Amino acid sequence: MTHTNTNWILAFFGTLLALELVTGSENNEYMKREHSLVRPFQGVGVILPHWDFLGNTMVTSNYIRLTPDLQSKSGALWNYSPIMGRNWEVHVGFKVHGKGNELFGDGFAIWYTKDRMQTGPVFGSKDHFSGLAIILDTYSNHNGPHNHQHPYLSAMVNNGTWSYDHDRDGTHTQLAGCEVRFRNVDYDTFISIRYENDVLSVSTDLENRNEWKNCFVVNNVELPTGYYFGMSATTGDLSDNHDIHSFKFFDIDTNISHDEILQRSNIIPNAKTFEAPREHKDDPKPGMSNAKIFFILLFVVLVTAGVAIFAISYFKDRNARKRFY
Ligand SMILES: [Ca+2]
Repeated sequence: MTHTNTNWILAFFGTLLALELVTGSENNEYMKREHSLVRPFQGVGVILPHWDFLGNTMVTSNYIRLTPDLQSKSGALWNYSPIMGRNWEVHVGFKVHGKGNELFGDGFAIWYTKDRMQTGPVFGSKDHFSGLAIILDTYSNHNGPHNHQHPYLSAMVNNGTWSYDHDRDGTHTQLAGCEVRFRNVDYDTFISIRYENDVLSVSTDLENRNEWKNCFVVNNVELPTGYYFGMSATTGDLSDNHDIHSFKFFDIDTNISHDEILQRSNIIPNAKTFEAPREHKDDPKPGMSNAKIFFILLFVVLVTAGVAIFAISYFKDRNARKRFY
């Protein structure tokens, strides 16, 4: 490489860096590359810097597919490094799509938790987690008395003792939620999660309008520093492609001391208000299929016929014997 070339390259990267600093300082917000994912995802020789993935997750240059549109799949994607900021905002670009028009599932979750890379029953990740879950639930299990439609977007804060399940729609422990529509559209859909001074605000951009629409704002949410971001999804009997197109992390801390960041790492995740717990309802027992009913009836008919034949021949026999005497 000639000297001029090197200079050109240095100048180019210098300009890029300067541009990034300028855009960043304008909003006082910095996208942190070590916590972000931007296209194209496959570099030369390096697949997905800063992130791990597991299960059925598949990486292409344009999207990361947490699950394909097939039954009983599960996948996750986790950032390597803990978040050392008190206030932040993340923007996640995603696409949930599949062949099912009426029946599809189960949805995906965005995590800010103490443990990473742990598989489990909550949209592919562990239950009794510590931290925050933002859940985009596409399948309504709807066993208890909740009256929202699906897909449903909700938040849950857990200190490690609570269980998600809750009729499988999380309505026992949610902080707040809103109904959303994001399946099978031909543009990217986005969610924004902002956590600033213990206020959690979630908004969406699902109509290709390039503007945020408020879903909910919850006060008094305490989350420690030092947790990890992740995303996970599952399919069961019903399925969907759960694709991630981008994950952008913005540090929005202003004038926060190193000591304060360190102190924040010791707090236990906690939210002052969440919906009142109610009694758990199990999934309904699977109904009897027509085939099962047919075989039961057939069995009853055969047994009745057998008993009848036996009775007739028995009485015939007795009558025959009677005549004999
Ligand atoms: Ca559900």
